[in-house]
Amino acid sequence: MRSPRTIIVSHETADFDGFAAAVAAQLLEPEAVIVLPRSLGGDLRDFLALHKDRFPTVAAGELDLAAIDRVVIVDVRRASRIAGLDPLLARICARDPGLEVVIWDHHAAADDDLPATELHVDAVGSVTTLLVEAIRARGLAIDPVHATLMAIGVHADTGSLTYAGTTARDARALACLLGQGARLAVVSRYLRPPFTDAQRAALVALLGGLEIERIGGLEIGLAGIELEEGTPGLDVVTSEALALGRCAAIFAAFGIRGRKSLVVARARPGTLDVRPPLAGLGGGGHSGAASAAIGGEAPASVIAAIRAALHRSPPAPPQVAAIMRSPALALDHRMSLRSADERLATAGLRGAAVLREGALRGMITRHDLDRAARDDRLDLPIASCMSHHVESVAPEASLEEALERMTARDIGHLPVLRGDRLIGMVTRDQLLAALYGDRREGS
Ligand SMILES: [Mn+2]
Repeated sequence: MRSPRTIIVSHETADFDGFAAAVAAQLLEPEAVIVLPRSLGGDLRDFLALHKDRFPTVAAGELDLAAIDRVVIVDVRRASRIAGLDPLLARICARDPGLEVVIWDHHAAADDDLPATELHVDAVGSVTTLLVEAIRARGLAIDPVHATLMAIGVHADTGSLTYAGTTARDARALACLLGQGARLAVVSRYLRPPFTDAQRAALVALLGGLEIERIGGLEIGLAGIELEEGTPGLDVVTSEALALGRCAAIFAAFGIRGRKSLVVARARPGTLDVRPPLAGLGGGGHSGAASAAIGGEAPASVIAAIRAALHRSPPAPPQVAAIMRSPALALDHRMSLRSADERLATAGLRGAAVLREGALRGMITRHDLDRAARDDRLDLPIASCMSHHVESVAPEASLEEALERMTARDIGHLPVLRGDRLIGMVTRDQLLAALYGDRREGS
């Protein structure tokens, strides 16, 4: 039995951000002992297989919990996400005056958040960022091995600075770690290691078992999968399945020999928040990446519950109707190209729909008109030089869908049709504005 007075703990199924933050917290409090959670993410386990002597840890079972008078909790503050330390959690919840509780976290608040005597919570992409800032503020040096682990932590939780929750502070922390000698070759090795055989098998099973359902205007993949063996790294498997397909999000429940299930949810940026459908399962995470570990329930019934939750409150992604120009400029197919040119110039537009007897028949654009002018054909009717194969979109379509169609055909205008009736137009400009608009989410 070991009796340290200060311990550092993180969440169950420890990940790189949580472990890097724990190691960083130890730089701030060198006498503290890091408690390694019972379960580790696969990538972190591989990292520790080589690095465990550099970053010594203890298991919760080796500790005399009664002797602890200070606990530093990193990358989590929900009681339900911390395992194996129940007597200590009870003292925290009871606000034991003999116990100092320091929390470093970047998750959104939840019902079962632990009370703290010292709370460092900010909506940054990676909690390691907060600790790097604190270390730098104290003027402490970070050696290259520590800097490398912390850089992996920032990369992992920010998707290498691309996830919606990423902030300038994360980029600065990463820059600082590179300045302290973080080794990029080691970062890449552990950040995206090759799949294990078990991960490959899980990916094949997931892709094969995916049921794609349209909910709230988005294609959402759902799968309940039974696995033969415990497979570390199912989070990466799920991310890979999302990257390979067209789904806006994937909810996967992996059952391990009927004993337990791990639910992993991943969503593309700007689509939906995957946390609410998992809320009843005691999981945690971020809007685009969340997970939950649950007891004996079969994966299929877990997925049924998630499907029901999604139908109860469907995602509401931004729709074409919200950004389209309405009414759209529509010109008769017999109008001369010269008149069409004038109408576009007057309206300040780069394209118009072409109607014949009220029905959409084509599109005429500035590009077509300039070409006609060069060829001296402006007296001909629009129909002579309009494009006939018109891609259109419904007002209920998501912006993602509109962007996909525009990109696939490399066109700048998408007429919006309700049934056969032209009710608006979406252009590159409007999609650009929506894409660059403030769509940052909470972390
Ligand atoms: Mn984190």
